[in-house]
Amino acid sequence: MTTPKGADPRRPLLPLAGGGHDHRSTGAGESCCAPTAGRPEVEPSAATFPAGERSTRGQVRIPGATFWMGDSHGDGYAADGEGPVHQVRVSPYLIDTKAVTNAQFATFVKATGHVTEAERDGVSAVFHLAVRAAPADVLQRAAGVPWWLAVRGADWRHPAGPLSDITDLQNHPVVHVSWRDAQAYCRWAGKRLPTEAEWEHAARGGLDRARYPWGDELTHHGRWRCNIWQGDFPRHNTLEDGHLTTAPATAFHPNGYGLHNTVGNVWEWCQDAFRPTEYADRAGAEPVPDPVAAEPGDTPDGLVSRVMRGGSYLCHDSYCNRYRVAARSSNTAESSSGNIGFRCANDA
Ligand SMILES: [Ca+2]
Ligand SMILES: [Ca+2]
Ligand SMILES: [Cu+2]
Repeated sequence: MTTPKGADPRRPLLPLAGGGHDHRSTGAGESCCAPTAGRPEVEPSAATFPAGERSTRGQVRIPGATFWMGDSHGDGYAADGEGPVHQVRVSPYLIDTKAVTNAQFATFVKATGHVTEAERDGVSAVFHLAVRAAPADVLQRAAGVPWWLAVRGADWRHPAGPLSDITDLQNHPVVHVSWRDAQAYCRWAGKRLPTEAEWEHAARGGLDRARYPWGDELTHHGRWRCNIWQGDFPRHNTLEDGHLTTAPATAFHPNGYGLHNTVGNVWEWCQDAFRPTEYADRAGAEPVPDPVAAEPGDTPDGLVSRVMRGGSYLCHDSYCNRYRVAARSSNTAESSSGNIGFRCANDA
């Protein structure tokens, strides 16, 4: 039996649950999105390294604009709070054209010695068809979402479990990173996470109220434009888009602002706290300037659910159509799984 470094085999595992909020109660289909780790309260990794100098490497400048934020097609799940569609004003900002890759994350870890929450916990969630682990390291199925397995030794270096590695995945998005791990990376990189409004505006690529970053049609002459699920979820993936799990961060054509894979591939952490009522509360006659939802006295304490955007390689219309540009989801700040990553932003 392999016991990965950092894993305490005696430590009782708290259950994984299906997502930061319960979609099932809405009858909106089971959440394929991402399981929530029932991690014990741990000391947030105090940043022991100095903040990096501001960097705009790999980022594109997005001009300030007013745009319609939210679902204007009636596609969303009510419980997610994708509506009402409302006008938002964003100041100019910068955003990465792609998700942070394994190669980039490795550079960060080498420079700082950062240990991710999944590594400290010794376990993270892997999609059942992807698992590369000895049977003894497959610990449990997530409650309500049995296609998620808690795998001992799954972490960013071993995205499918201890018998996997990232040798051939250098340009794939890093996964098994929590919101707090993403914060640590941003601090080192001289960047920050995008706000939810910045993320959506950038993902829209200059299109007004479209369903996807490229328009309203999911496929183009039968060709897939993003990495989601084809076939029967969660058992049989026909791989029409070429990828069961992650695709390279620059796979598929970029949107009008040069951003790759905003929808599909991996969920992307945003700065904001998640509130289903956020849009309803702030929508009004005037465009909302630079909104960001945060709890009062907010600290990275793991109790606040954080926004994730864009959906992942597991999204499929039959279960979870959150590969739309307006779709929202969330997870707790300490959660990690094989389909959650992030990209960085910056003030202009
Ligand atoms: Ca796929
Ligand atoms: Ca994405
Ligand atoms: Cu999904």
